[in-house]
Amino acid sequence: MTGSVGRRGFVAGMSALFLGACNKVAESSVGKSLFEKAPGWHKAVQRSLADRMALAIEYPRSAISPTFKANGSKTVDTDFYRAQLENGFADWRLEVRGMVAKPLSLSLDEVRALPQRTQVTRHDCVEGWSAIGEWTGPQLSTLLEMAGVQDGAKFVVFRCADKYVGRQYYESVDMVDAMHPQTIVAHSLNGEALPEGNGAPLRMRIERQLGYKHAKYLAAIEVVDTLENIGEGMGGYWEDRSGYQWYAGM
Ligand SMILES: Nc1nc2c(c(=O)[nH]1)N[C@H]1C(S)=C(S)[C@@H](COP(=O)(O)O)O[C@H]1N2
Ligand SMILES: [Mo]
Repeated sequence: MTGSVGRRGFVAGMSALFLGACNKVAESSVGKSLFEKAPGWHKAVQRSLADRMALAIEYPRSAISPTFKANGSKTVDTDFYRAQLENGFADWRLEVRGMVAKPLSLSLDEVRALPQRTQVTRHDCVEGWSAIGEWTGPQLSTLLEMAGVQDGAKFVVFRCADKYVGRQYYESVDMVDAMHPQTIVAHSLNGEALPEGNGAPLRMRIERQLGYKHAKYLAAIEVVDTLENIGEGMGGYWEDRSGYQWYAGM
């Protein structure tokens, strides 16, 4: 009996350690080797974290959908945005701020000059449609490493330029998804600059989660330790408005 209580305490302790490790993983991106060193008897927690880091399916280019539907906001209704559409987003800046050692303010050229990832993935919207597209952009982990995430950071918030039905769109993920290799800041769809309807000039791709997590019209990336003071505190536009799940994993 005492044995089973003891073990429960031990497992709980290891879970806490793994949750701690989870943030550390995110910050240092040494996830893989950490999991390889994890004790074999702790397979359950190991598997759930390994699951979170698994890749979404990538498709051949031949699978790309002929059209990629635009959903939700299809533009940004501001003079600044209209002017940027005209001048190739010359004055657009992507900010990386919050709990970082060195805040960034990057032009599109600077974003395009970073190491890039291209991936052909399927987008699934809760409204019941899907589309396959090829996305290109730097990994979010690259930007976070450049900015230097500070100790205690837990979430990454995506600030969007648009309002949808009168409310500012935003989204957020935890550090596991932030550091996931397929989490990219996309500037291109199917080899062309992002169309207006699909979030020009920059949008997130969070490939292990549903469509509403993929913030379009991205203006800033904010590193935080709590989501409480962001929007209405539920972690995203649809989470605040309609009670959608914050973790929309697939
Ligand atoms: N900024 C912003 N991002 C957004 C939305 C939006 O309205 N505004 N809609 C979301 C939803 S519900 C989906 S399905 C996808 C749609 O992306 P698409 O227009 O490229 O199909 O963007 C998501 N990201
Ligand atoms: Mo969606």
